[in-house]
Amino acid sequence: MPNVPDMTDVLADAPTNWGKWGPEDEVGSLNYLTAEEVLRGVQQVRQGRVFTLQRLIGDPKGDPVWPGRSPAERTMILDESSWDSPDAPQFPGGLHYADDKINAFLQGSTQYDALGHVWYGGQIWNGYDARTTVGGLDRASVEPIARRGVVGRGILLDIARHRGKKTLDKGEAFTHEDLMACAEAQGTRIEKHDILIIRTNFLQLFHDQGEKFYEGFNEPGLVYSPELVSWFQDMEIPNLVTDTIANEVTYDPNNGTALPLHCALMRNLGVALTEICDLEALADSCAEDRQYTFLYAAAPLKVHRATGSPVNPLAIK
Ligand code: UVW
Repeated sequence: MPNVPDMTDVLADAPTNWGKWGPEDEVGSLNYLTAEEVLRGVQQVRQGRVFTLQRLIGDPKGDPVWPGRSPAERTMILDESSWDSPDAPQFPGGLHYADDKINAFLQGSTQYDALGHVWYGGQIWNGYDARTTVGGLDRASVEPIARRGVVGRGILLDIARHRGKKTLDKGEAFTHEDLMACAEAQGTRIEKHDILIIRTNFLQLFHDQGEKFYEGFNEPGLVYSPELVSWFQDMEIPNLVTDTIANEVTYDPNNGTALPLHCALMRNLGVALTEICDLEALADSCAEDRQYTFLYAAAPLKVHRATGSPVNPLAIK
């Protein structure tokens, strides 16, 4: 692409955690979430209130997806009308039941990305060859993340409220310094190993604008800088969770590359990415009771060799 530098050059001096957890590692910075971190998360539980952060799959108002992906399709296979036919299956005692199936992009709803989901320069997380993705991820698929689960102290960073906006705008950027300022304004502080949960409410525009939402598609979010990457590295952030489709400004306003933080944070540092969350009820509650930290617990589905999988994360206050 004219005038857009290669990711290999943009991230030539960027830090990596490759090898830090051994040559076979497939969960990266989730290794920071030790038993002590689980207990630090549990200490945030004061009210017994539970928030589920997944967006509805098959929402009658539509499912927002990355351009080129299509929303999940649910098909009814069996229902009461199936027994109108003389060929209907018969079960002793007159049992009837309903069955359905979905045809869905594994990245097409609230989801964990596998660490091998995105790469550049022929290598994925931990230096594995990108050819290990052919036909399914032999390395760094979502399976190891699903097997270990993700539990720790979560902190909501409500950037939209902090900026006094209903939703952030197309391409609106913020930095790690904005995250710290937001935390301070909320009366809290981002601590080492916190799971960052960032609210933009951008996907409200998907419902408000219809097809226009995809015109000049460029989501708001964190913007790449070497300082931001160093901050994630120093803070040993295990997991970045947002309510946008791809967790960062889609096209870097400084160099034009697409999704450089997927590369710098996920591929290089092993930070897990969780996307397309619904943070509205949690954010309203935090604004009301001023408790912005909570126990965060999530486990994506165990799908063999998958690039990601759906999840319904919990925030427990
Ligand atoms: C891409 O990687 C293109 O998108 P996401 O991480 O949102 O699935």
